[in-house]
Amino acid sequence: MKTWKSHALPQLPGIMPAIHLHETTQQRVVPLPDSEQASLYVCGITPYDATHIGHAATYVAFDLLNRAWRDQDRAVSYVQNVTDIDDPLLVRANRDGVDWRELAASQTALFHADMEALNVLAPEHYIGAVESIAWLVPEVEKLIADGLAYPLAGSDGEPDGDIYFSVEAASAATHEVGPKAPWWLGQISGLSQAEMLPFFAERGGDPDRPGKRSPLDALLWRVARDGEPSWDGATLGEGRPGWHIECTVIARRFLPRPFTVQGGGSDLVFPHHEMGAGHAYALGETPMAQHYSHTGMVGLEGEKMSKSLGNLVLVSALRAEGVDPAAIRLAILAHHYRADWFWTQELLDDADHRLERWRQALLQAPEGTAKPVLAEMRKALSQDLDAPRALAAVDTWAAAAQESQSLASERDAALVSDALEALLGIEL
Ligand code: 5CA
Ligand code: ZN
Repeated sequence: MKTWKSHALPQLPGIMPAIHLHETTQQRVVPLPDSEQASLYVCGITPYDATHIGHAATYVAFDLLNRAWRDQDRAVSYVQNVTDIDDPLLVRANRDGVDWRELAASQTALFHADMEALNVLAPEHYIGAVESIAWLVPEVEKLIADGLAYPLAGSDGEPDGDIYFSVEAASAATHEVGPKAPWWLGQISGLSQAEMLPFFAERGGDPDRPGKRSPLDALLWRVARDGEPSWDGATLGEGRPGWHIECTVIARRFLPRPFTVQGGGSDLVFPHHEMGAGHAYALGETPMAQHYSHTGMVGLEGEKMSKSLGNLVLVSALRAEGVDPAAIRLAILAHHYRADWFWTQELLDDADHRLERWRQALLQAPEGTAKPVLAEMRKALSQDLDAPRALAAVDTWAAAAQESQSLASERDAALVSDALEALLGIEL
């Protein structure tokens, strides 16, 4: 699928120090692997509504990592999916009397326009769930052949043949495989099974469906129902894919095994990334990613911002009101990516004022001040993508520049401006 456009980054003198990033499974900040090539998979949108500030914050967070790696002169392979077939998309399309394909296409196009406006670097591969079906079917067939997935007998008016991933079989299999690191249910999230159940029910799972071997078994393939779209599933029968296997198959196809970082919001730790890692293990790779990284949740007026609750601040709506996208990005960057925070108009006003102060300061940049502030920004970003600290360093520089009586240095202004663009994605 086509992705959005992003422009080439300015080259900066010097280099970002070793990047340290919080690792979900270890619950601490660890150094990232020092490989020439870095690879990133960030879970993309389900395009049934427009991009809200929470989504934007997640993509801006991983954009900082992408930029930090590029500042280290690493080649970065970046893949993102779009869940362009799933229950919420069909429910919304039915509610609004629109074709689900048109809904997905229009919201995906809007997302791309938002990402471009927010100066988020485009992934190398942008892959839809629908596109992945032909690669996914043989993988599900393999899981069945290996005894790690099973068809369910129909009940309560549901047809026979939906395919489920057996978490117990996959966890048990890990202990027979020898030198490979094992996967077990709970490896990514650290949750107990009792803690998993409510999340599973909330986030697309069906713990109470009769006949499942374990309530936490996850859907891999849903056979065709009347009124639902379906695709050729070879021996699985006509149907459509489950959610977690989509990301596993796309990541395995387009990225090294294992790839460096899997990212997403903290709402994806369980079950999505837990099951995705389990699927990858069951297909022969472990770990799927070397590092799991999650962003905090953005809310509005005391509640998590979510499409299902409808308490949304949309990036496209702000842009339509004439808000400068750089101010939206800066308002996001004022929070550490792992923090949960609430959107307010005041944050946007603060960001506008900050942009204005920085613009003024660039006109007065004193000689010799750019390199130290660049070093401060790099240090902050290398330590768990600490954007608020990087902004504070620029603030200190800007305050000193505005008070400075010396002649402005064009070279210093150009370097600060390049650093803001290359590292923070802020164009002044
Ligand atoms: N298509 C799946 C991932 S494969 C999905 O979760 N789609 S989504 O549209 O619901 O979310 C897109 C991304 O935004 C995910 O990484 C999700 O974790 C993140 N996200 C969703 N809501 C918020 C929020 N309120 N704050 C921060 N990030 C969020
Ligand atoms: Zn995903």
